[in-house]
Amino acid sequence: MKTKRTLAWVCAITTFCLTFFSTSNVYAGRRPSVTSINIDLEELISMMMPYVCDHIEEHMTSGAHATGTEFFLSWHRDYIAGLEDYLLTIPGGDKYVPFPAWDVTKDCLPMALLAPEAFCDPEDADFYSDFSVQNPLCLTDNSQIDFDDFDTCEKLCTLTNVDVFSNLLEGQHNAVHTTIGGVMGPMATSPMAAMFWFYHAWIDEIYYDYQVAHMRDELPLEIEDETSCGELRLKVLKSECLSSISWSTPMQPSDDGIITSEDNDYYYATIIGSSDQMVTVAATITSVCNKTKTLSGTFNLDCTVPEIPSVPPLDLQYICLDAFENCFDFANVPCVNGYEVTSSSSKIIGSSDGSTLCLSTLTTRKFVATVKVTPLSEYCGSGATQTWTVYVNYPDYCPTDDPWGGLGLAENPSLPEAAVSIFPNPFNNKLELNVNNGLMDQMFQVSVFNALGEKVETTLLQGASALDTSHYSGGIYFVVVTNAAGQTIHSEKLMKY
Ligand SMILES: [Cu+2]
Repeated sequence: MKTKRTLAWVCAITTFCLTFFSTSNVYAGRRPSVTSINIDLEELISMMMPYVCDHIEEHMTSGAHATGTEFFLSWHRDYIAGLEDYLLTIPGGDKYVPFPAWDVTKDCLPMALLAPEAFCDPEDADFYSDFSVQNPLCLTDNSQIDFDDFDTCEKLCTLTNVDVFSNLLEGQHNAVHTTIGGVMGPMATSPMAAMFWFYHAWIDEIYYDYQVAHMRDELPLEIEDETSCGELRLKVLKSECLSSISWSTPMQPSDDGIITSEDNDYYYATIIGSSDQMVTVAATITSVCNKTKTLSGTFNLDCTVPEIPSVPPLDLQYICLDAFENCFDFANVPCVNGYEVTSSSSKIIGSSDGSTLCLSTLTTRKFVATVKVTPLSEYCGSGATQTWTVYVNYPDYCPTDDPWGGLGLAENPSLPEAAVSIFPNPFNNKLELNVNNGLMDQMFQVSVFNALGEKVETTLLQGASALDTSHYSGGIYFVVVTNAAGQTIHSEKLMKY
């Protein structure tokens, strides 16, 4: 990520940033490790060498190695940036920007960087053949190599003069060149080895850490906005040399909240706002050297809070299954991170994580719950709600092996399967009910529920009966037949047209 691009927004609205961030187009920051499995070194070497072998001479003529000042570090940063700019012009090269770093104190050099292809003159690889045999080139335990003065942010804090720091680092850096030898030794030839670039990318990381620790003006804090449907996210590139980031929220005119979080790479400020409002946020950043800076930005949350796609009533069959464990699977609800259950029934107390909603006291199989969805995902608008009416007690939707005992058949297995027949389906003005021959002498209760779970009719049934349904509005109905003991012997979903 190039600093200039990602800082465009903050530079557009903050007066200080022109001085803080200058107009540099140079990457500075943490880099992937050259040993990362995500890096195809053969590919990267083949991409970079044409550029590298064309830019040897300037390393010699710049005098960069003879300064004893910060110029040594800043010059090499630019030198690497040239290669990074080149990689960005090559198809697929962008995945190697930022250019990976070889931490010589932690990692042995990958073998690919000793192959002939990794040198401008393939014959130079011969010098390193011994290293190849010893596989690999490791400096991690080499007594000549000592970067201990720079291995913590606290130590970097003690080096208050940047030129002193640079000179010290340059001296230790020289020992690596000398120890490796071959073309890596002389200033005039060292860039001819691909390993040079990875090594110097790591030196640049130390320089970056120094800058962060001392909160120097060049500090390329990477702050991005990611406006997405009412949400705003700011990313500050996390650095070990930062001790804290605190977000202040002078947000106007909304009183919406701000949520801060942190993951492996970034700090986030997620602003839960509605559409069409201006918000201002500020982050105060403190380095381990106790230097602080404040960055701020004003954003127009002009994206429209999207409608949550309408979701049909939850899969009733699924609910029947999950109701046994008092849990509902909301996996078919898009982009939902949190649920809040509201219901008139005190029996329903819900909480959720992810896509599962669990009810803590579900003592009835029949209830209507309104599930309020509070989405916090980046794909959904904030504060939007969606309600579902949840039915549990419609056994027609339950599988026959419903662990609850299904229709009550488990309690009375002698009941014939087709105890009651109800027809026609779909129906219009009349619904006929017939009791199985063996049950002609029994009295049953028939209850009809609408799609909202509201009882619309109750009647008694013996033998055969017919319901006048002419006054029913069109839609789905559930007919539940219970016996004198209150056991459900039949239920069915029907459609009025
Ligand atoms: Cu060097």
